[in-house]
Amino acid sequence: MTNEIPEAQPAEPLTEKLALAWTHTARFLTTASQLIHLPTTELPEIAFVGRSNAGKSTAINTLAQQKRLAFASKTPGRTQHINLFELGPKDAADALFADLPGYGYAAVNKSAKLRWQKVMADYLAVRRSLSGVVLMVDSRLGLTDLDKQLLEFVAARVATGEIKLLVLLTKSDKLNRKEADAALRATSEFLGGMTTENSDVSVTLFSALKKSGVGDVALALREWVVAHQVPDAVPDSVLAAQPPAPAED
Ligand SMILES: Nc1nc2c(ncn2[C@@H]2O[C@H](COP(=O)(O)OP(=O)(O)OP(=O)(O)O)[C@@H](O)[C@H]2O)c(=O)[nH]1
Ligand SMILES: [Mg+2]
Repeated sequence: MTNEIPEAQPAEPLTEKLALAWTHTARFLTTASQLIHLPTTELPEIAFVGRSNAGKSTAINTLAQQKRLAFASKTPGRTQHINLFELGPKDAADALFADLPGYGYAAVNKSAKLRWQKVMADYLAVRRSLSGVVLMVDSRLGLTDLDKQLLEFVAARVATGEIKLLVLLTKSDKLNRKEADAALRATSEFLGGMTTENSDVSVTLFSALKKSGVGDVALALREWVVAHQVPDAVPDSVLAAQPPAPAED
């Protein structure tokens, strides 16, 4: 007779419902106008990037099913800092969302524009914990030159799979079926050039207004986080953050 080793219970299958329950846990962590003020973290971070007014803050609110988590506004250029949101159980956060300042808004004065574009470029270049990029693109405009520049910037790390990429064609409620198909096709064609056997690159239509694509996106982001490699050693910063043992009476 052989000794039977009990099989590990398979993890609960990931469903849209679970993924949305996870995105719903998003809460404000901190805001920073400069990279050096961002906390260092071992948690996988997912950055929401895109042109000003593309719908980044609205997408974060919609995913989180919260009205005013990230500041959305009719005034382009509203988000001027990097805002971090924490997700997962309160005592065991497992990921961060970063809402980044939008780029390409013409009416912002030139020095401010350059400053914010630099914040974003630096963020993408140096943020070690960056594990995913959600690029929001107004579905009526498609990928603009600035979006393509941003993609070029992260292309090498997207090719290796180090950074995962999801393009959201936002405000899809403004398109009819034929226009939506054309927008999807054009974007997929461009992204095809960035896809390798190791990459995780996708594109989907998204409407915060109609709440379409929300479950799919939550699921994709949750999958990124679950797949994210757990570092071998417990980092010192985590050990240092352990609360002291309660004093005995
Ligand atoms: N019709 C429609 N409008 C949307 C949708 N998502 C966002 N908007 C509108 O687009 C405008 C800009 O949205 P924001 O979420 O503030 O855009 P942002 O990308 O965060 O902008 P910045 O912070 O300036 O970079 C707001 O007026 C939103 O109401 C959508 O799915 N459908
Ligand atoms: Mg914003």
